[in-house]
Amino acid sequence: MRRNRRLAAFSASLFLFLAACAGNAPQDTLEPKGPVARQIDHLINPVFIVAGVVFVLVEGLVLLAVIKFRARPDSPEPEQIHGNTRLEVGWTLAPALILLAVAVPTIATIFDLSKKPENAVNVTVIGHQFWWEYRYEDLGVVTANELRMPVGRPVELTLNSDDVIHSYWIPPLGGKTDVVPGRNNTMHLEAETPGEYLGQCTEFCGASHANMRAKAIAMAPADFDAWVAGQKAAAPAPAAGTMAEEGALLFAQKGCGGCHTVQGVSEGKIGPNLTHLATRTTFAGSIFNNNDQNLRTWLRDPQAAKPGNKMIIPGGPLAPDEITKLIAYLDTLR
Ligand code: HEC
Ligand SMILES: [Cu+2]
Repeated sequence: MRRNRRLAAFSASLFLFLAACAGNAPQDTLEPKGPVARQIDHLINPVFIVAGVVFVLVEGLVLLAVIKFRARPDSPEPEQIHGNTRLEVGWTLAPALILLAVAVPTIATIFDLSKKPENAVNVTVIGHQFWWEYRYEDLGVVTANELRMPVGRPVELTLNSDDVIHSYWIPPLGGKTDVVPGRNNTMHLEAETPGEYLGQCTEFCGASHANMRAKAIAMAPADFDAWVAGQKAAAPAPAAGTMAEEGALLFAQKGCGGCHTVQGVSEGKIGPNLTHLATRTTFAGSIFNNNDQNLRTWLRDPQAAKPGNKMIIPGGPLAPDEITKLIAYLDTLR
């Protein structure tokens, strides 16, 4: 009975463990979707094989020794020995040679990946508790949470943090790099096909670390250029006499602009730039799809929606009709 239960528990955990390997995992690092990730993958595979062979060999010998030389009733005391120069030299040299062999492609790959690619799109990435800011300084574009990139062209990210240490990782496109305050780290990403590539912050950074996701959207080059042109312009002011206009007024009255930049309206530095919020597919660290219902959830109680985030509405909770007006305004920010 007891044994059956243990067997059931074991099978259940094994099932859960294997379920993590199920197909269609968007953050699978073993499914590269671009040249940088593929180069890393080409390094992982041979190193994994070497490590696998060593693992099976060592564990096999350990098991063999445990079984073959186990204590039996009235077995004699084993022969007592000390030292074996040939063995000791052997088990020191063999791992050293294996490590040396692994080091050659590893170091070559590291240097190769750190070379600045030609015609890269430069993006400064700033980690904030708990969202990402993207600054395309050369292009005059600032956005949040979604890294837009042209297909078939490398992107050079210069990563820096506004507060604590974060770590940036979009597994299908490239390796992971720490995002450290007071330090610029660089990394390169490239996507081969248009699409959305998911990732997340991978360094514990506070209460909503798990809610700090990352997303790259790769677009055809012409679509990317059109996106850049749209982001550079200020959003049109809401038409007179509309609910959106009342929302714009509330945006000023409620102090939203103290934390948020809306080009031509306010200059805040605590929260994401909202100038073109309505062109983004997600918000708040990409944990919410960008629609009116989720914006309502957000504005009703940002702390309940995302514990510990830095959005505190100065005058206390907003009334439902204020939220409706603010959303009408936010929807015009295209
Ligand atoms: C004290 C600063 C502060 C104030 C005031 C503030 N916000 Fe925010 N807001 C933030 C921060 C910080 C975030 C990002 C939270 C996160 O994702 O961790 C945010 C996120 C948002 C987002 C999601 C943006 C995105 O792209 O992720 C919207 C929309 C938003 N705020 C609207 C408003 C509105 C409307 C007001 C006024 C009623 C307001 N905020 C007031 C700091 C503030
Ligand atoms: Cu984090």
